[in-house]
Amino acid sequence: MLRYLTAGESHGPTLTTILEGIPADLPLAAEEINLDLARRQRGYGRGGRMRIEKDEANIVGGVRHGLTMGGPIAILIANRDWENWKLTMDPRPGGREADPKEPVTRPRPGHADLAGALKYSQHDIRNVLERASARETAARVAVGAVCKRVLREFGIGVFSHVAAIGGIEAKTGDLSFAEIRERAEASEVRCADPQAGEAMMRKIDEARKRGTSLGGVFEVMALNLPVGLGSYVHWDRKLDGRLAQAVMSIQAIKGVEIGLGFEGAKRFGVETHDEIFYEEGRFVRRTNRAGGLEGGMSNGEPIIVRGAMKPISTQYAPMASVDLRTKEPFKASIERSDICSVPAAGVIGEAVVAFEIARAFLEKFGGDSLEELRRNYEGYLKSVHER
Ligand code: EPS
Repeated sequence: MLRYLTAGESHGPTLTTILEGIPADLPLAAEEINLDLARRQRGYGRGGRMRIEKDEANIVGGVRHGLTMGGPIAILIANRDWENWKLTMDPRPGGREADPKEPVTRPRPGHADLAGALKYSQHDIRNVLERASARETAARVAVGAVCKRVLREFGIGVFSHVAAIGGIEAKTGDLSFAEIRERAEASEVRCADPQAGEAMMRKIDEARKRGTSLGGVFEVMALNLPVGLGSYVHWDRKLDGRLAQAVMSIQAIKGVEIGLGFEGAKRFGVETHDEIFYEEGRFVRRTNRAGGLEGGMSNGEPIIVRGAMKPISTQYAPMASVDLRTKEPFKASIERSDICSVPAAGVIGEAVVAFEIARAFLEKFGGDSLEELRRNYEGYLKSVHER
């Protein structure tokens, strides 16, 4: 079973990740993980923190001479900002007196601050916001990069692009997957429609001027999947449900769609389902409105998942809140924030989707080594093609 844990705070020394269940003999290099970490850090609309951080994976377990050994893979990502927060985030007892920062008592609307402080009975909201921060997503991107490496062995690719920012929508209907991927990678907002991308950047400029933030929609695509990942037999084995949970768990995500998603709810059934044909010895579809998922299983078509991100809660424009200690009203605002991180969220979306697909893949095909996994996979493909 593939699983992972992350630990660490936004301004603590490191983010720590353990990924367990990756088969032995997978080629793996930190440089490859670093490419995705860098992609997550880019994007028009990011704030000052990204000029401080330069995320790099330090593999400290599970890999020898560039190959996995079958044991848990441990990855550390250092927080460079830790240098500036050593006293505030000191794990040793007795550090409170030396902490130059006052406790945070003012919960910011839209963050985990208020519910977290009440739930964990904390008087300093820093104990909540440090872990709730989207900084944690760097660790998830590292996990996703390893999972993509597994999937790549089987020709499965996972990528993403920005479909909308602040209501400006990209037109990508006429583009091939390769064009979408290539153009998104070349765009500062990871948008495959250059005209829409320009308009998105101007809208981000406007939000910056107004001291507020912007959300949007990213789309993740997974190509070349076998039929039958996930299962219809039980709710928690349904791959669509697992993908939705994974994408929804990304900080600031408020909606997930698969295939036509909410659009399908407006149509007649005949305009919504994908007819089945048999051509050259294979079952094929001419449409992919289901987004590659039927009955909680992959159907062999590309998996298409969208995530809707709300505008980042941290913003310069003040919003009403109440001090936790004094109960006095105040206007919440901050010194440093991203304006828009939808481009980064797309990269994180890829990572969590890659993890769920890799997990379903390993469930179906098992294998303690890459060779065994390949044997099982090829045997299954053969039996499907012989039908
Ligand atoms: C975040 C607040 C900002 C972002 C951070 C997420 O950090 P800071 O409070 O240090 O300015 O930069 O994102 C990252 C550090 C990152 O790596 O994505 C938040 O409150 O969620």
